[in-house]
Amino acid sequence: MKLYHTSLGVLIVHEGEHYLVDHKWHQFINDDNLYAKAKRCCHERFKVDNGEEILALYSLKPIDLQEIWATGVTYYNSKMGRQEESKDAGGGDFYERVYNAPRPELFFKSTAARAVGHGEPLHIRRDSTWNVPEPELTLVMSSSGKIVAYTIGNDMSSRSIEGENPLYLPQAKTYDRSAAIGPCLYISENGMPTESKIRLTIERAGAQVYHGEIGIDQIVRKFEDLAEYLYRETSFPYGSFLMTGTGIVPDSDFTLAVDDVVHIEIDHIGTLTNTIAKSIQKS
Ligand code: DO4
Ligand code: MG
Repeated sequence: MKLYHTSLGVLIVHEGEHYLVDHKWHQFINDDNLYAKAKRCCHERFKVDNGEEILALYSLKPIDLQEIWATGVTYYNSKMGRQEESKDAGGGDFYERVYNAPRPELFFKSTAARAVGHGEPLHIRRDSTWNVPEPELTLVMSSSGKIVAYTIGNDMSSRSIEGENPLYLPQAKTYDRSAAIGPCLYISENGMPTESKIRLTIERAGAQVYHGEIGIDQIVRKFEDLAEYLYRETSFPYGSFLMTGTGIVPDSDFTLAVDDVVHIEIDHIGTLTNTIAKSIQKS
């Protein structure tokens, strides 16, 4: 079942039918029994026959008041890529250690307001020379810390800034339009199927310049452990979104360019597409 945030309400897509519920997004999704509630809304009374039109005209990013956090070095490829990019700065050892440690890396990524949705431009920083998208399965949690849904996240990263010094991580990761979330939330009775794959495709001037794929079963952490660490000493009254780390790292000679189109596809959820733009000079 998929949930879409629209300016007309919550649109539920289930077994080919569309249901529209007049409810505030953050109130609707902040529910430990989200699947059961959404299922109850799949009722004749809420059925609409113009669901595709509503999605085309009234779609919003599937986040409003929640914070976006991220975890990292959760896939072997991320550990290797980061050790390589930071070797001159002597930071490589820390990535090895966090990959093997019980405590995961967790960092604040974005407010909802700074993030973009499907189809909106993402930025690369003007002071960064090496930039990549990070395609990440993203957990949606209620205020109690329960994982209630899954979506797609793009944790845009400056590899030149993080590689210069790992202490620059917040600047490499957090700036206007550095996060994309969407296009919808996937909810199911049994969580995310473990055989699901994440695919990243980057197009430049109409041609594919990168393609990579990873299974979510390659992650070295349990989703519930990540959620538990995040909520240990921090409260989230509206719930939260947690990007679970990238397992797809383009070769070191690849950097994003303005006008590149980034597609991130995750089985069962859909595809999140964004075009890359350079951040705008502030006056
Ligand atoms: O350690 C820095 C960030 C890691 C990250 O964002 C990732 O592995 O996806
Ligand atoms: Mg990441």
